[in-house]
Amino acid sequence: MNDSVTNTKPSSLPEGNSVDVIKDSISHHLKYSQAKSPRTATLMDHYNSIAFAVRDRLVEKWIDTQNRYFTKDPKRIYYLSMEYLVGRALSNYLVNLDFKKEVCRAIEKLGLDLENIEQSDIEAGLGNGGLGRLAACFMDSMATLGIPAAGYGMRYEYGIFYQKIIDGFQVETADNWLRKGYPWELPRPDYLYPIRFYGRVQHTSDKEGYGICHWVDSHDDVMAMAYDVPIPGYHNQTVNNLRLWSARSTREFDLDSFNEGDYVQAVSRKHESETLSKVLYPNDSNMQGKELRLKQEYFFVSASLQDILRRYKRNHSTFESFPKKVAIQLNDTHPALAIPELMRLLMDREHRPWEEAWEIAVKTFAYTNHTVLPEALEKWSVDLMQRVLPRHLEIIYQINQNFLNRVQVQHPGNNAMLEKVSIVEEQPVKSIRMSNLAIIGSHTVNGVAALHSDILKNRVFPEFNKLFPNRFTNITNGITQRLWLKSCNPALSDLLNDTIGDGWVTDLNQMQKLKKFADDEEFQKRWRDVKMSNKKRLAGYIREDRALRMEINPHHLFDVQVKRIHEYKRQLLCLLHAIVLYNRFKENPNCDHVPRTVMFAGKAAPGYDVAKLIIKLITSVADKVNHDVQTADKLRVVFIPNYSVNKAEGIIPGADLSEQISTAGMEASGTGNMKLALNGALTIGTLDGANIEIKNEVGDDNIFIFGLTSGQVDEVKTRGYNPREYYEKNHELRRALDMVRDGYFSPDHPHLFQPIIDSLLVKDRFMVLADFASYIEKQKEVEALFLSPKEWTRKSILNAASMGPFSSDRAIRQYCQKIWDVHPLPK
Ligand code: 26W
Repeated sequence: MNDSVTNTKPSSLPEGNSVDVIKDSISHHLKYSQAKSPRTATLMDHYNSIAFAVRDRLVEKWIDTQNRYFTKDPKRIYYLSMEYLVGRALSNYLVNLDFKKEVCRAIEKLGLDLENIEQSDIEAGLGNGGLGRLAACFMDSMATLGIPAAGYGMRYEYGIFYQKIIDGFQVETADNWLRKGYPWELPRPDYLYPIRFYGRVQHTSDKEGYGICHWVDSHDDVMAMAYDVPIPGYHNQTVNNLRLWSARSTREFDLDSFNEGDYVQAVSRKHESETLSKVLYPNDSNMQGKELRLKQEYFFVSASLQDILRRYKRNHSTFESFPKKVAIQLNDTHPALAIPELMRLLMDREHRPWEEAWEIAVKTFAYTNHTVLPEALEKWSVDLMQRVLPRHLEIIYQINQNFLNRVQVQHPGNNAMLEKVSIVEEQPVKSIRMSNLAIIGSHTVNGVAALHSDILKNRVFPEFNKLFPNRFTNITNGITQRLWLKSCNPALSDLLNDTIGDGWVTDLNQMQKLKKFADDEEFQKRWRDVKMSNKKRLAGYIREDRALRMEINPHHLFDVQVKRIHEYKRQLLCLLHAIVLYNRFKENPNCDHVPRTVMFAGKAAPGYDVAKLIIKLITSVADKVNHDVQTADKLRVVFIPNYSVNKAEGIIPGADLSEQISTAGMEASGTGNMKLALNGALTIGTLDGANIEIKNEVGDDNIFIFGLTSGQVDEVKTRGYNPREYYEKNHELRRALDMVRDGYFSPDHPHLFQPIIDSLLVKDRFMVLADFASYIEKQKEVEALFLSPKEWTRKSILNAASMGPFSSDRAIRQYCQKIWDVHPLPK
């Protein structure tokens, strides 16, 4: 391009970050991007204009960052995740940009209501839960640390479903988040890759006799088109890229195929192929072998790898230095097909020999495991894989063969080991085990909390740990304090800035400095005032929520369990405690129990019947308890519908007590536990996931730990777990369960909750009743402490002060050092 053109800034496009310039920029976009006048503009028009004005201010740094990566050519990390739960866009961008105040002033000066604008903010719910939110926190930390990184993901047209509560039941409705357009993304029709499916493999050889493979007769091919979302670091010059893939029909690019006579059918088939990126699968703990999901996974992986190879080849003519320039992190096994896909691209397209391709693959990939629940581990039937991805199945078989040959040499005659480590499972259905593929094809495998990584090594994959003693490692999860403190809790942020300065925003260890104020009466009072203001804010949301319209008392103990609904997370344990409290209050109206509001929020997978029934039980108990005049001022139960990143930002700062009560050994890490503690909630929890590390940081005296350890859970299981025993022995437990069983909370359907009773009383894998007594006892300690505000506040301060190690900045630094060998490239 001609220099004089690039240097001439059209006077109509104002640049700079002063209030007036931003204001002009917003007006400019209202006119030229929205074609609206202030008179005709809707709220969404204003939102879009603000978005464009903010985006303009990112563009320069964005281009600059990408140019720097191109010219300096550092090693880059590519984060491959099928899910990103980034949360609300505008609010998110404003935290990290150092001109938030100016934007807010400009909005005011235009006579717009900031609150209304904030309410129009769009939340991209492109994930289910922990794994997707972790990916978003990691993107924030990588940009903030100046790491040459890019995320790859899927641009689902429908993100995680919108949860309505109708008659107490979860009802799913579609989350059409793109309906009004998403001004933060840039379509990149020039980054377009063909993705093939089905067909068969033809083997031939070239002139020199080298074998060549052709994937022929593929059909239902689609194109992957890129959409880019900028990811700015906090107050720095880095803007990384999140590239999301969307399916486009090949027909659009192949005009000939429209000449086949039936034009209408041709167009409608075009439509069909675009269903590939339509919807996010709403499961996060149950693998279903759906063909469309397999195709999504391959679509995602193939587009990302073609893109990564294209970029690498701009700077390099051989593949020798590929692993020195490229690290790829697999966020669970969902993108594990990247391993055979890289092999295929290197061999079939780039004509590299198997050995070279394999060495490159293993040096490039690393795999993070996020769950040990057997039903969540991905397996694909060989039949399906053979049909959809014939060439990949062939490559996987070859990987497996080579690997098993080596194992046989190392451990001759050990058939039990062979059976465990084989990528191919023979029974009951011949299948491909994606975790085995990911472990064999990666140089490093990590768990997400110390206990989880131990369980991976010793219980889930002991044979692999023996074969690859240095492959397994731990990197405990983390959260970004920019969102989970600075942005969601402005009152606490201000108090911190006043007391210890604002260094904690980029160095969470500085929270330590709070420790010396833990007993300071003046500071304690301010801390309590902050918590009270957040509880009032939360009470306000619950009052205003159209589905709730409920008045809650901010002086209650706010007892909070927010996360996906799953039996292993044991929402039932928390609910049984609420029923026990209810009975105690009823029996003894004058007892001096601490008044509480127990709050739940979370989505259940649409096909997970027991989880959905748990929601109905929570809402039924809420209905009964909240309408009982005898107890209404002492106990409230609330189910907050449609839990999302945005809801979490409203709830977490207002929590007093954080419920982290999964069966020990089952929650890989948890990250809500960190968010709540960072906002001054005390934890009641089991020795599971990152709770253990949280306990080690805050000290035994500042956390409420109860229940069996994961070792004890295993012992009880081997001995034989008999839930009836606990039921017979414990009077309060029996009473609570009998009420549920006999229809006390569902008088119109007395047997409605029988499946829940059965799940608890007949061989419950999650051993809810085994931990009941110890949980109820711990809750008594919670109450006693809550009656001493000074003691409670002290512990609350010490909790927040000890969260330094749980920043995602720490996690990302460890990934860089231990796994990626990638270094910051700041400007
Ligand atoms: C294939 C179906 C499916 C989809 C998603 C199975 C499993 C998943 C995810 C791995 C589930 C998930 O989100 N796991 C959570 O990951 C968090 C981040 O590491 C952890 O903090 C949670 O403990 C873990 O449950």
